[in-house]
Amino acid sequence: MIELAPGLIYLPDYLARAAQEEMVDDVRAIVRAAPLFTPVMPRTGKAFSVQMTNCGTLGWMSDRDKGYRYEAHHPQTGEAWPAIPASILNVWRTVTDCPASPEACLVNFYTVDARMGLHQDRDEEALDAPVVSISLGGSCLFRFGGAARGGRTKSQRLNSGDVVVIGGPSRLCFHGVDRIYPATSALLAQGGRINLTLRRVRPVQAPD
Ligand code: MD3
Ligand code: FE
Repeated sequence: MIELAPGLIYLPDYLARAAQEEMVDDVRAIVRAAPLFTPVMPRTGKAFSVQMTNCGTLGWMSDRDKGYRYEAHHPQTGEAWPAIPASILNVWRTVTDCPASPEACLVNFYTVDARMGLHQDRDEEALDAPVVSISLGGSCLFRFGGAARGGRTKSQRLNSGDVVVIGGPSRLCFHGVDRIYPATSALLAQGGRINLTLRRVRPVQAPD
């Protein structure tokens, strides 16, 4: 394990190949129940280059009128999000000391030309709980900085099976994905990258 910054813990090769394959099967079932959608930016309506879906009791989304938020239902089907599978929950339980389960698991799907601009994760009330990120498929160049926009940043390549735990002083760090490396996915035949981001939304003290 490598501490990239205070509270930003990098666990390279955390998941073995068989565990990654099991997780991809679980993600495919999630996408069948809750199809990928393309979020758009608040106000401008500009489309994200990343496609998304969610599992868990709450899912992150964004649209022009209501902006960034958590919702209990899929924006297109109106159905509740599917449950977070055990393969994914087990990672949270093993790598965090958080007594509560994550409520939200955002599934990001990157084609080779997708990116995610520098941003903070601050749509959660539970800023004391950690965030856990799992990378599957193609590799990416991940960038992170401090809690203030415009500070210096560092870059880190993330590969399939890597896990990042974000907590403590890093919880409000700016971060983003600068690029996906082409033809680096041995896991996904069609290429691309999957990122799973597990979050607590409501305060941990609140009843489930
Ligand atoms: C928060 N996703 O969905 S992993 C996101 O790879 C997001 O898809 C990226 O940022 C992705 O919001 C990054 C999650 C992550 C990683 C590092 C962080 C969140 C972080 C460092 C500080 C704060
Ligand atoms: Fe983020």
